Amino acid sequence: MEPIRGEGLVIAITGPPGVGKSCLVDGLLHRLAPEHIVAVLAVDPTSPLSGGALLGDRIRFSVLDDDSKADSIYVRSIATRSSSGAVPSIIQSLASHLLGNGFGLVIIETVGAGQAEIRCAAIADRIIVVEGPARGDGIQAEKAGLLELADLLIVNKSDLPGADKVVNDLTMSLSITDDSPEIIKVSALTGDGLDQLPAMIFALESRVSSQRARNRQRLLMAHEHLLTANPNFEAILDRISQEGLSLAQALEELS
Ligand SMILES: Nc1nc2c(ncn2[C@@H]2O[C@H](COP(=O)(O)OP(=O)(O)O)[C@@H](O)[C@H]2O)c(=O)[nH]1
Ligand SMILES: [Mg+2]
Repeated sequence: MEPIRGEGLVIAITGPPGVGKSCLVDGLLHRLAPEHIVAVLAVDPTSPLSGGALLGDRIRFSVLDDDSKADSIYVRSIATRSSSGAVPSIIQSLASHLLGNGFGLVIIETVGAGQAEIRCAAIADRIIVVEGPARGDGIQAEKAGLLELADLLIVNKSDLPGADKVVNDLTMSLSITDDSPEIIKVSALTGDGLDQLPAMIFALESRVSSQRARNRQRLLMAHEHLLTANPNFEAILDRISQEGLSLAQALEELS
């Protein structure tokens, strides 16, 4: 299921909720359009209980109010449900389709929490992890296991006290090897540090260890797809429940 891809780059912007990913994407779009044709796929974890967006604050990208830029930007929000194993492959197909149709850059914005969201990020060629001064203490991205996926770390909200501490904490957590990602400090609110971002993104190298972490996610995703795409999947599931078919036997029949 490797779809045709055009020239172009897919990047994921991920990180804990509320760190300012959407505001950062907005700031980026202001600096990319109209020279670049950009698509944003915003993966929106929705609560099955409320039926609405979990984070509530679905952002209106201010860049879309600028007629000179809006025409070269496509934004689509994709809701994930708790059991949405299919979402990453839907996003992958969508991203390939966009790249094949003239988009030079596809940005996947995803909250770095939950397996489906991390797999959405793993689709990208490069992953940018966003952190910020947190209300609680500690590095949220580290807790979510996101650091190993990062090709670039952005500490947002540099206008707030505490941003420097986050930079220091991140520097400490990353093993000091040649392979650790660069850390930059920006403010999506004031625009501080944002002008350098477009060039950085297009020149961003993949790290050896982030590539491996991405490939691990992709392999797991492909394996799961192999099982669930089997036409006998549901029937075998029934046999596990009703006839006591063992998991090992089920796996054998599915593969
Ligand atoms: N002080 C400050 N607030 C920011 C900055 N960037 C975003 N915010 C605020 O942080 C909140 C969450 O931003 P949002 O982009 O929706 O975060 P997301 O959940 O990561 O997409 C909003 O209230 C923003 O106004 C920043 O650089 N500085
Ligand atoms: Mg957001």
